Formats: sequence, structure tokens, C-alpha cells
Amino acid sequence: MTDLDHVPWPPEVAARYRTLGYWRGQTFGAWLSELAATHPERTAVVGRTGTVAQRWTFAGLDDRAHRLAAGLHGLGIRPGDNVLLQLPNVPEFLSVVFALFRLGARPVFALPAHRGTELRHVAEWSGATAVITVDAHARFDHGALARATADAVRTVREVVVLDTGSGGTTDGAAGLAELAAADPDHEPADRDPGEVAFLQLSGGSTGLPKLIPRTHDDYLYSVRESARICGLRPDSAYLAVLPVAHNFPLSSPGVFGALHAGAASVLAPAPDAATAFELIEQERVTITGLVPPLAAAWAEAAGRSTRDLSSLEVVLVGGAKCGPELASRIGPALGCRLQQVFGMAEGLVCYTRLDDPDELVLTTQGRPISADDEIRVVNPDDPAAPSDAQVPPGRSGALLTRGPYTIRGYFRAGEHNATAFTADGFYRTGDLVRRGPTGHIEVVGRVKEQINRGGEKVAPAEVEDHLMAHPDVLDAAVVGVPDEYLGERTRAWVVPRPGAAPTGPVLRRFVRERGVAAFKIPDLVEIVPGFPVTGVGKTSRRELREALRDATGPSS
Ligand code: J2J
Repeated sequence: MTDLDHVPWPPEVAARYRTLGYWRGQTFGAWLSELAATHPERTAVVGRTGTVAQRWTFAGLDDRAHRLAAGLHGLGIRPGDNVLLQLPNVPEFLSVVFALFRLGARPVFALPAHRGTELRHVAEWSGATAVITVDAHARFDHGALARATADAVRTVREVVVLDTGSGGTTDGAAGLAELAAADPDHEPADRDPGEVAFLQLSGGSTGLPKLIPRTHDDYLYSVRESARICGLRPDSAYLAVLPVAHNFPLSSPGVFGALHAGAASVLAPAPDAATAFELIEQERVTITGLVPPLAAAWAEAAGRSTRDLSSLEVVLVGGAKCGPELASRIGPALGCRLQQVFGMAEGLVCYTRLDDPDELVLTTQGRPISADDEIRVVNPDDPAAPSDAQVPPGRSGALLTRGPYTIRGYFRAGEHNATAFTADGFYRTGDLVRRGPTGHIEVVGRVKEQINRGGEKVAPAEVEDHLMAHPDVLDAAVVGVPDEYLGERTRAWVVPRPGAAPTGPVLRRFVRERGVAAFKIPDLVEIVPGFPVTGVGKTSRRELREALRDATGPSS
């Protein structure tokens, strides 16, 4: 394997996906033009920029994307540039991504929760030439963060800030609104639909996030099928509750699925039940997607709410395991159909179908989108198990997959790709699953070193590295421990250097101040004199974490 931007599908496989109509040879830019021509006057996006309410039609979104493409071109953004994007749920998220698509530049989707360490890493790894962000969001100064990222990363030449009047730093940055006022005279770049359209961030299990290159062809296939499987129609309204840069609200079926159906996307500025229920009532929302802890909170709040939620037809729950008990509460509490979704930014997405029997909807995480999603359930004890090391039917094992919208390699990560994929191109998802006779998949655990904190993914090694950067820390181990609300939360064990006495609060603050997403700051920190296992090399670190997890005592 080499350090390619994009590990291509073998030519004969790609040809087959084209012949089968999965890959249609359309770029995202051309897709939006087609949608705008089909539904010019339908509402595409509803949301707020600061305190300003916005409601854009498909034609309006298309026009804004054209103008912004011209403005960004004027700023020097060119085909093939990678542009780091950190925007919350604002309508401009869509005008920016489509402007970049039209320029042939590639958005790199950071989440609003990401901080300096993650942004620097991702900007460096992608060689980003610009950062596009918001002035401030949730009382955090994103303008200043983008500036600091640009100062630290040599390739970043421009910072563009959307001024929402929220008080963050806009000095020295180009204003997004000004760029969006440009004459739409820029000719869209002629891109190959088989090329990388954008880069998603992976949750990661080994240190800092990896970048996931998705092509126009492969992603649009998953979007079209997701819209169909989730029953989207032109009169549907999708409520984006989670940050739209994430794969789930972007495409499962998400705002892209809604666009495909000619339906409206309503962007919730915050995920709490009060904010969301008001939007559901006002906009007659029909469908949304939630992580399990949010679904539980909404189900609870619905009983006390006076809002009219009767428009809601489907609630998708995924990102982390939604067990049968919670699953059985959601439909009755919210007056809608539950659809479980098990997806990953690397590709594969499974849904329970709207006409599946309740038994499957409550107890499984669905079946794959495509008849050509190849699924292998292999020996979970061998991290290098080949795709033919399958366990007997009905047994649990490690899930491998390849197919028409699952990547064949991470972006510029040859070495990592050698272990993250099999020799024949299957992605090792790291999930422990069981597959039933109907092809539905039940997620029963995981084999990867990753903590799933209510849908937010934490790599233990990344957090351990932050803790070990503290001068008082000799060693640290981070594991996920069961949590009633989040499914799992993070717990760190820390061995101090001789003579030093670090405390939990000091270390948590230290990790925060290093600039990481808040969901990665350990929930619990325990100071211990030593670890049960010594000589912590790469493999024994895994054993150490297991030993600590098994020995979990009272929390501190
Ligand atoms: C158990 N684990 C799940 C589920 C994801 C739709 C929905 C979710 C994601 C997502 C996504 C799970 N039950 N229902 O991209 O399009 C865990 C698995 C998986 C990892 C992927 C989408 N749904 N997971 O969560 O890239 O461990 O994507 O491998 O963030 O989340 O995480 P991510």
C-alpha cells in the first residue's frame, strides 16, 4: 500500500458498480443544479444564523453556492485544495460545502467540538489551504481557534469567518457574507465524479483522527438509497439535531437525503428536547436522527411537553447501541416509527426497514443498504483475520465489509491501511456483531480500542498521550466503563512520577487546556501507585486496559 489520497476500487469492481447504476457519474455540484432545476421553489433549508431566521429555497441555495464559489475563487481557493470546515448547524454549512464542491475543492469536516489539537492535526495531515468557521458557537471563540490553526499550520493561507454576531474573533479573516455577495460568474470546475469529494474524520482507535476520503459517486449512491429506505418524500422535513458535519445527520438519510428527496432540512441549533420539540411543531418535522442518550432524554421529555409532535413519522437511532428496552420506549413516547441505524463514516450503513417486523426493529441494528455490501463475520480473536476466516452462521465475530460506498483506505495512511483493511479490500470495522437469518445485524460489542461515549468516539491512546504530557504523570491508561445514560464513559488511571501528587481535577483541566474536544476529557480520573502489568508496550497496553476495566472498583 502507498500513501495515496484515495485507494481506488479495483477497475473491474468500479466498472461493475457503474453498470449496476450505483455510481452514476454525477458530481455534488451537478447534483445540486439538477435539484434546483427540479424543485426551485421548494424549501431546502430552514435555520438560524445567530439570531437571524433563514429559509432558503433550492434555487436560493443553488444561487448562494454559485456566488460563494466565485467569492472563494477570488480568495484563491482552487480545484484540489483541501479546506478545513468547522461550522455548527447553520444554513451556511450547505452553501459553503456546495460552493467548495463547485470549485472542485474538498471540505474537511471537523466537528464543532474539535479544538486546537484536532484542528492542527487535521489541517496538517490534509495540507489544508484554508479554514472556514463561525465567529463563535456555544460560547466558544471559533474565530480565534481558526486563526491559531492558520498560524500553526504552514499550508493554511486563508481564514474565512461567518459572522453571526455571537462575539467571536473576526479580525484578519475574510467575511463569509461578503464572499457570498460575489457575482456568480465563476464557471464550476469540471471534476471527475470518481474523485474524492470531501474528507470525513474517523472516530479513530489509534491516536489522532484519520481522514476518510469519500467520492462523489460512492457517497451519492448511499444518499439516494438512504432517502428511499427512510421513506423521504418532497413533503418530508428532516430535523438535523446532531452536528451536520457528522456522517449520520449528513447522509443517514440526513440533510443530503432530504435534498435528494426535494424535502426541507431544519437545522436545530442545539439538540435538547425543548429546542427540538419547538422546531418539530413549527416546521411539521417528519423525521430525525438521534444518538441513544438523546432518544432517551426526548422520550422522557415528551411526556411532559405540550408541543405538538404529531407530524413526526420516523426517528432514527444510531451511533451507539440502542438496546431493546430503550428501543421499545421510543415509538410510543414520540408517536412515531423507530428505525435503527448502524453506520460508519468509512461507508457501510445498515437500517432496519420501515416494514420490518417489530421484533427485528427492536433487537437488531438493521441490514445493509446495498445488495452489494459484502459482509464477513470473522474470528474476533485474530486482529489480522483474513476475510475467509468466517465464524459459523449465527455466531458473533468481527465485522468486515466492502462494497460500493465503503472506502478501500484512509487518506494518506498507507501504514495504517495495511492493518485496517484486509489484503482483499475489506474494511475492519472493529465491531463485534452477529448476523441473523434475515441478514439483519446485531452489534454485540467491539474488538477495536475505542470508547463509544453516547455516540461520540474516543480513542484511549489519544487521551493517554494527553495525560502523559503532564510533567507529574509517569503513566496513564484510559478505558470505557459502563454508564447508564451514555452507554460508556471514560475512566483514566494515572501513575504519578515519584514525589509528584497530581489530582484528577488538575489533570482534567490540563487535558482541556491542551485543546481537545470536551467529550475526550476523562470523566473519571483515578490516581494509583502502579499498574498491575509492567513493561507497557503496544500489545500489553491493551491487556492493561482490559485488566483495569475488569478490576473497576468504586468511582473516584
Ligand atoms: C452500535 N454501534 C454503532 C449502532 C454506529 C449512521 C449512524 C451512525 C454513524 C456513526 C454513521 C451504531 N449500534 N446502531 O456514520 O452514517 C458505532 C460502531 C461503528 C462506529 C462508527 C451513520 N452505529 N455505531 O456512528 O463513524 O462502532 O458513524 O463502527 O461516528 O459507531 O462511528 P461513526
